[in-house]
Amino acid sequence: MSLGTLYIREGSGRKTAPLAIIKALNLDVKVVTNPDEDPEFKKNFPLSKIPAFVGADGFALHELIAISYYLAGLSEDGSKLIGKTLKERADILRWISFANSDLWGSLREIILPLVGRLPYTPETHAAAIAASARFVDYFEAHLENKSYIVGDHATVADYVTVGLLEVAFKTIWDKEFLSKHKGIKNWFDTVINEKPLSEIYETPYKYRDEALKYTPK
Ligand SMILES: N[C@@H](CCC(=O)N[C@@H](CS)C(=O)NCC(=O)O)C(=O)O
Repeated sequence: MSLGTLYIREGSGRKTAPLAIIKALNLDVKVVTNPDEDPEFKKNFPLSKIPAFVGADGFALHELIAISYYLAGLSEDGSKLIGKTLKERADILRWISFANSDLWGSLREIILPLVGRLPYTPETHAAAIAASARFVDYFEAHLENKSYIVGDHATVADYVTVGLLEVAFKTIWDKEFLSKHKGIKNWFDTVINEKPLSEIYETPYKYRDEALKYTPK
């Protein structure tokens, strides 16, 4: 019997972790990729944000982190993805929260103006790059000599972070950036080329030669 319905939108970096958990744990969850046409989505989620999840019992949840932990908890094997000990669970949660707030929050200020979703000026663009460097450099330092964010295998921390950072890889992180951020590049290569992420993205991943440039409309 289906455990429930996951609502996502294809272009979103926040679709990745719930999808990866469903695949990794072989959960019987229906996935809806056009939520705006679904009356159940509109009824349960007035904010209209994804990801969103409704269980077979009617339990309705939004927020990427909450959904990820709930889905992982639906299987006994889920602890390998969200941590077995209290310290592991806290560490994984720390990196998920960092990626979903500081890291992505700073990167979106660079990316959204370039794709026409926020106003662009050269000054705000330069300031956004400088502000994000603090978080990107911190993440890069963490990944030095590591294949995974926490421990020796992929966890929800990797799934959430790959989903969000893939948006940077497909827009602003070009080969020059990658040559200066080898920890991030090696980690991303490792995780995205493994199942289940290799089933969600086209792999081997094609990196951009050059970052997207602002073109006035
Ligand atoms: N705090 C929420 C943010 C969710 C969110 O902003 N989702 C975006 C896609 S990544 C969305 O649905 N945006 C559509 C909108 O704001 O109307 C979470 O972490 O899940």
